[in-house]
Amino acid sequence: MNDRSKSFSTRAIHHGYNPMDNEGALTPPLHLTSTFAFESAEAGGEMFAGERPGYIYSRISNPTLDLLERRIASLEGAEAGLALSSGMGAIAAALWTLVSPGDEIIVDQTLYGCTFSFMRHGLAKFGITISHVDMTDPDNLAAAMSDKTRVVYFETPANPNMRLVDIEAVSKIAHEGGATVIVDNTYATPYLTRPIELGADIVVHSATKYLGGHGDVVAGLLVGTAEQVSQIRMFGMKDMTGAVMAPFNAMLILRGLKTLALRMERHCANAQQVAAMLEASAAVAKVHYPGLKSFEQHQLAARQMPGFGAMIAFELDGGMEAGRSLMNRLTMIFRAVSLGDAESLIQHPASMTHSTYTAEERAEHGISDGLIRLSVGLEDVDDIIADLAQALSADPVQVAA
Ligand code: 7XF
Repeated sequence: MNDRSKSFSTRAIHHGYNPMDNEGALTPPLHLTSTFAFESAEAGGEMFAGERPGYIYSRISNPTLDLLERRIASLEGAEAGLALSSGMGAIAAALWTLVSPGDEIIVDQTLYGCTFSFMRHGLAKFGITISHVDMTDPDNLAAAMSDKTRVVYFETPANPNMRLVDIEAVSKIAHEGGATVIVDNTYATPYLTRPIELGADIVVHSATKYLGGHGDVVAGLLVGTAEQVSQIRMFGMKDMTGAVMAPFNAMLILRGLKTLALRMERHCANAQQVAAMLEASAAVAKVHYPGLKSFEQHQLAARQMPGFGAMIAFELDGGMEAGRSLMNRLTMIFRAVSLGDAESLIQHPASMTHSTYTAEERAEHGISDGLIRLSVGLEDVDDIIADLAQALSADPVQVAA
């Protein structure tokens, strides 16, 4: 079934696969093969020359990955998709394809720690300028664009502090300056935000998170136009990084996508209640959650995200010490990085996911040392709230506060 007019969940379950093409098998076959036999020497040569369609080698393409690529493209409203070994693989393959020495990438103030490091310590080593701009005000981008700006890159909501970027406004400004817009849509997922429909060019994902949804696979996805995706496949992925997804991992992501809408509904409902509970707690100084009326960019969130996601950042009155103490008192919520799993996960960005920034860089980029990040899972919300409540009311937090 390839009908884009079908609704989101129907496409997440059916798009691109007909069991009748595979002996009636309900579940698509796993093509566990590294290479593909050619019908003749001539046919193989023609495939390498791009004159004949077909599979050559699984670092380029594979039928199981193909299905996942078509499915994510459909869900994101894009022409084509690409499956990669990790979110970092997707980001690296896209940028290695798009930029050359002398080019500039303008990025938002806050990025996931390894994306920041890849830009600041990786791409910068090869003569690419990385400029940070506060994109919460799109006018800042307009002022910063130059004739060297090749890519405009941001996360919305941003990891870990939940800043939002107006995709439509920023994409318009970037395009006026001739730049390609890349959005990391890991936090929102295509169920809540579809950046391509708002004007972005390329979307990258850590599929490790909500798209997989079960904490059992590291994977990346990317969508864009057929031409962009083909260039990233044949250069950034095949030659520059080799960051191809394993076929078995594609099966796990295909399975996860089938329940994405259901899971996101429950994630969002749970997070809204948890955010309200945190905001009402005397020990909590500030809660950053787009669904709260007190959230600075709540209006933009309501316009851009039909659900507010399940990532919450918050700060306690007692700062980092109180935060660590809270984390250590939790009995059900796991202390772990990653996000988007069935299990609620809590972590401390300054010492964990964002420890690739120096203390000065974190201060400059809006990542406070006291910030705690919670990925609200799919457990019964009363149990999540009860665990947080007992940890927040415990003596050390109050003493620290
Ligand atoms: O290469 P990965 O699949 O781990 O994805 C990298 C990545 C890219 N974009 C965003 C917004 C991400 O959050 C990530 C991975 N973040 C995890 C986290 O923040 O917990 C990684 C654990 S250190």
